[in-house]
Amino acid sequence: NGTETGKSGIAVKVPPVAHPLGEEASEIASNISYHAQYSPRFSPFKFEPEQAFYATAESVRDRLIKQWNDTYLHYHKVNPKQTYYLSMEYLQGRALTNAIGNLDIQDAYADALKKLGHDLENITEQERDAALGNGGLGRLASCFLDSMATLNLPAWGYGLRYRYGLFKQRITKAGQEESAENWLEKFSPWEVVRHDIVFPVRFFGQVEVHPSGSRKWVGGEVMQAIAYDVPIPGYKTKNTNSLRLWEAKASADDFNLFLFNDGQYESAAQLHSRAQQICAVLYPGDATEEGKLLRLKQQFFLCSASLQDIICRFKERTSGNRELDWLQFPTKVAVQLNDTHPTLAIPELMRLLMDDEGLGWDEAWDITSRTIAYTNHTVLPEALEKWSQPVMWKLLPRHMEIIQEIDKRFIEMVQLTNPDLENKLSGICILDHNPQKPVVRMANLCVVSSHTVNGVAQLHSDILKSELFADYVSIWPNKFQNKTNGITPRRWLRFCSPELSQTITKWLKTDKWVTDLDLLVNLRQFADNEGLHAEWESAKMANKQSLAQYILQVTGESIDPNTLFDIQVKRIHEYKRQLLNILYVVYRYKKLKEMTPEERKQTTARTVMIGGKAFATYTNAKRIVKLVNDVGSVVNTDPEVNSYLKVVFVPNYNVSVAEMLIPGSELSQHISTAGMEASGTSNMKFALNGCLIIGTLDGANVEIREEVGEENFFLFGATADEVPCLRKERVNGLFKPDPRFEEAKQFIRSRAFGSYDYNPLLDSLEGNSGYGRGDYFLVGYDFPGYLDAQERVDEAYKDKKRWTRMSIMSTAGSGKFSSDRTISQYAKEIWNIEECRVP
Ligand code: T68
Repeated sequence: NGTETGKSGIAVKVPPVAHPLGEEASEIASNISYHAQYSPRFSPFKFEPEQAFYATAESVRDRLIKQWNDTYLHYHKVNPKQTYYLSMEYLQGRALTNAIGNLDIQDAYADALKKLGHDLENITEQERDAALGNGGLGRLASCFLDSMATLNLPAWGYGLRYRYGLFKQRITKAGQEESAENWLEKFSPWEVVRHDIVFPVRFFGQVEVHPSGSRKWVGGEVMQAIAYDVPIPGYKTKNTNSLRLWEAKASADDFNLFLFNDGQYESAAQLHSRAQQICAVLYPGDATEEGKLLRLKQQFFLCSASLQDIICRFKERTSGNRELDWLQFPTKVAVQLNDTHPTLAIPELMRLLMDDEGLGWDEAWDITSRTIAYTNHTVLPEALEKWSQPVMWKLLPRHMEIIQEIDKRFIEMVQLTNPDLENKLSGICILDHNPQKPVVRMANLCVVSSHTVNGVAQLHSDILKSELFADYVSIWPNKFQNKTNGITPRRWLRFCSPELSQTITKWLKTDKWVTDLDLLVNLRQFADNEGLHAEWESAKMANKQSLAQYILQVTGESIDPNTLFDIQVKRIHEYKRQLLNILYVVYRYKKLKEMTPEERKQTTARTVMIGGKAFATYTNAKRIVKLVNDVGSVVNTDPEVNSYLKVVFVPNYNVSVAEMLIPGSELSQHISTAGMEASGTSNMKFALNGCLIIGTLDGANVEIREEVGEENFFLFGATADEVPCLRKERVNGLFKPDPRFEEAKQFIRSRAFGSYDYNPLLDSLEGNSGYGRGDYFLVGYDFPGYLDAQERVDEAYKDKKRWTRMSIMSTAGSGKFSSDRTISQYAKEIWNIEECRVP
């Protein structure tokens, strides 16, 4: 099989000459062998799964590069309007399965690897996740890139090439432990460094005023931004877009040879080490002033490098030998801000147009505000970015002048056109001059400067209009839109669950659903068909078995695939209410203990899986992680109960873990306090995979329930408009907790799950006021409704036919949640861009 075993016992690969495989597979096999030998990254004569992964990835990359270059040239020639998605985060996960799948060459690659003594599935697991994001917002950006390429849209992503991605989570006796995620430890086979794409980015310095009145930002510290491009292939199309990630470096001139030769090594390379800090980590801790400054530097670095690049491309593509017409800029460029993190793109574009290109304020403002659009992802007050004015003056003096001017003109405009808003001005203007803590309100800067502002689910967009941005609506009634989030059906069904995909394709008699997800509604006609039921159940069972294998491997816990697989995976946050979930588990455990063995046999056996990372300094979130693990330790080793209930904490939740969990799920929990989860996107992934949702009327749950049908959704809980009133009732001591809620808390306080002191965590559910106290998230209020919904789950699961029908209906109703739909709407309703298909 092309392998010779040398005297040392090391397997030596020889390039295969002729293959009994199909022509394509044999070509692929020799290409893989070629890379193993002639793109050496490891010692020779080793071809273990790791080496095989890198060689395979490089061989896939060869194919991508051809169509990637063609795409670039085609866009250059046609010069369509192009979108640039600016995001501080991308959660790309693994790329190999996705690339092979999008190129539609799975079978040939699987054959080729088999010939080389390897198994494709095993090889793909060698890849490290690219985890350059925290959670939903970063994964959304990655799903969007996939859809933009699949829809042949001229659209690129811009981001930062963090050296260390989101931390790795390990669970110990003490709870969560974090360590650096060194995803580039070996190297990434997907990135291509563009040595010719380098832009200077300045920090600090001062503003110089010329006699003509023009202003220029000079001095300070100048770093170089260098481009690393990652190919983004579309599904079964030639179009391959780019994700351009910037890395910071100092220029060679910044190395002080004189100091170095004088033995002052650190001083000699000072700027080099400062440059390395910029892209060192995703989300540097912002508890300290240094941390805050570094985060701000990162944001500006992304914005400045990306806009210089965009302007450069605009000039290259548009000018030819004609004179540049800057007013054409918004007809060629759309910039989308993924939350407020890249807000500095606004003053930076103004600065580049005025100070570098010589445009006047009005022209620059017109161009900027017609180019930029902003997506809001949260209404949580603590997540709305506010930067200290003094820090900003120091780091970005010219930008602060520009922000001041934008604010001044905005205030004048309101006074002129909306005098009735005079008393609201202090809340809607950009600069908050509070003498204790003067800040720049980034969301306000975005709303004032963008042509369009959107929320990410209907309920969230309504809340933006009626609450957070209500006063702006009277100034600009047409500025606000909704773009309900979506997920890519390729990664989140087609590739992560091949069995279920095959079943769907067979029954729909087409695989067109992969790019036209609305076709899934046609499954409804078979919702009671026994043939489909059998295949559906067997696909789900296969996925549950793989999941059980995985859980055994990472936790040592063996779980029974015949139990109900109940999953909650997402960042750990009080508003997402993992605490509600685990309190219910505790209650269920207590009730099971009180039952007779006969009574226990009548219950629905469940395996509850909870996973997610807690921000390193978020104490209550870390306590919740510890509690889930402690409850698991007791329940899973209790022989009376553990065949009816198990609790597993899934460590290090990330994109590739999600690809394993979601296909094997039957029930998933999306139980945030109503009005607090902007959208949620894992709810869509679960529903698409035939998993039923237990959830509140929050974020996109509302729309999912509409689509799958209310009889296929386990609803409970207060609604968003009841929440403020319920909080007030608590503050006024009017709330009477349910005895079952008290019982669950008391059971934990009694140290039934170990000696760790959970009183501070449980105290947050008591008292009567304050954020993080007085049960701000209404766990107590929603507890009885949640119990009731859980009973409905148990009942439904006992009727297998009914459950399978609900599962099919769930998938059938998920068509709306394709990110292809979301991105088409952005393209038409915000960006005004069109398909530009590579011939
Ligand atoms: C999420 N936001 C929303 N933020 O919480 C979620 N924040 O409801 C929504 O579905 C998703 O965005 C996509 O729209 C986030 O994930 C962050 O990760 C974040 C990161 C840094 C600073 C603030």
